[in-house]
Amino acid sequence: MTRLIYVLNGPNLNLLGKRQPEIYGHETLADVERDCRALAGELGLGVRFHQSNREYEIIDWVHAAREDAAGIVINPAAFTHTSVAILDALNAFDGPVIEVHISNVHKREAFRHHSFVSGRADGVIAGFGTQGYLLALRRLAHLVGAAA
Ligand code: CA2
Repeated sequence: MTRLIYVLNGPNLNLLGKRQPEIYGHETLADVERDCRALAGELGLGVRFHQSNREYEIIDWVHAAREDAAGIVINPAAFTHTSVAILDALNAFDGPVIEVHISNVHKREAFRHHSFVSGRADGVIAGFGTQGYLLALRRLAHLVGAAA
């Protein structure tokens, strides 16, 4: 049976590759989705890939993941630093969660140094650019025992 991974992206990540390439690189979110799907195929994983600028939609996807996902990759973007609601939703999910940040948040402003989500995440990846998503998928494949 193919194990399903939700890859969830928070606010403004729809602008990836279109602004601030010095921080976030040149790849678009569509490029990231394409690369995640290609790697997931090799790893024997299925992917549901979502982005929203609305907190409640991310919460609803985490709830949906409770029904059919083996693991979650999440870049909550700015909600990382503000959202107890996303933390609470993730705490209701039983499988492994990997938190991804494209930039090294610890090298940036102090307000980016605290993450509500890290208290739940099984792993945190920051500063590896968009490659971080692929590293997270490899880790989840290991944790959930994917077919490949
Ligand atoms: O480094 C990351 O992945 C972040 O999660 C990105 C968030 C930021 O608030 C976090 O502190 C770190 C911002 C996402 C906004 O993405 C943009 C991409 C291109 C242009 C403008 C915004």
